[in-house]
Amino acid sequence: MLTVYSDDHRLHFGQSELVDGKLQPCFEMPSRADTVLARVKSQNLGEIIEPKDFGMEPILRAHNTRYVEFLKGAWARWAAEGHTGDLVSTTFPGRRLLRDGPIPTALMGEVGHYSFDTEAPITAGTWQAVYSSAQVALTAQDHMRQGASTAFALCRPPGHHAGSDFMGGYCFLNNAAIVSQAFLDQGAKRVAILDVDYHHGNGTQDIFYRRNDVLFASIHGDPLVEYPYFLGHANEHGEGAGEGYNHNYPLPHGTGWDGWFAALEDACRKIADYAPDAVVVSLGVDTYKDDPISEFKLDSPDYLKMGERIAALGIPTLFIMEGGYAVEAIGVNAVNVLQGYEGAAR
Ligand code: Q9C
Ligand code: ZN
Repeated sequence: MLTVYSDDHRLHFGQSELVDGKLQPCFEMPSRADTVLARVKSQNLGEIIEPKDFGMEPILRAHNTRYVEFLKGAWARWAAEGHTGDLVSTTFPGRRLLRDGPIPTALMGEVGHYSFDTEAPITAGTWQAVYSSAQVALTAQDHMRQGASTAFALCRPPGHHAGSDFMGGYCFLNNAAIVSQAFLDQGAKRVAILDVDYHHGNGTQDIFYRRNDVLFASIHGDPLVEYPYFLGHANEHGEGAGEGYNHNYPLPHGTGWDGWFAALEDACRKIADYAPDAVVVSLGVDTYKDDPISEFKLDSPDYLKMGERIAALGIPTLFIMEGGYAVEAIGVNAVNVLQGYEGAAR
């Protein structure tokens, strides 16, 4: 299996994250990608290539232009004001504040307008890193356009919490949404996104909620007790033309392989019924038992079985790296999914 990777991910390195009222090092750190890349190499998964540059157009097919321009220019504006620390939102349009009102001209207001939490810090290199992360995904997608049945986009930063015009949860551009739209723009009739990250893929759901050309299925911690808290319930089935094309599997804290696999089985049956031209997997491995911010109990061998079940769909599958914060284990776990897939697909 081809892996696409760029060192540019290092340019995004948030200084801190608020945990129990104290600033701690960000869980989403550069060493995450290093661990996954090292495992890809040590297991001889296949060729590793740098991304090509597909430009802004495929990004703007999934994201609001003004939001993307904000992301691109925010650091230069922040630095010009004399700031040296990360640009992080602390004020948000909660209920009965103007969520879609005039966009504040002050940066602290504008970043609040475009964020839903404090966990997507904008640093000096964030734009280059998220742009390259999207190009990593697009390059893997292009490999499949040329006929490959699978590919692995080793994206960092991750993307599934980012909506068309908002960031949060370590995410800025939604890599899975961008490549799904690219498949459609190249002639695919239907694409299914299977989101196996521990957290609900609220951004991806948001982007495709009113559409029937992308089916979204997400298996995640129940939002009643887990981040992102305000989306991801089982009764969210889509709206308008998208009614019936969104499937959420919220599961309780403590869920292990058996409970998780039952949800995967149901999701895979829905995907098979949909008969998509391609499957995009939002591959988070924060379902791992020792993940520092998560409460599922999957163990490393379970990821092989996850890959095998996905392969049994028999549909071209693009894997997009999302979360996973047990830094030492995520290489084994992510690559286990890919090797489980390859073993069963061959
Ligand atoms: N401060 C992804 O897995 N909340 N994002 C963490 C600790 C944010 C996870 C709570 C979790 C975001 C891509
Ligand atoms: Zn996650």
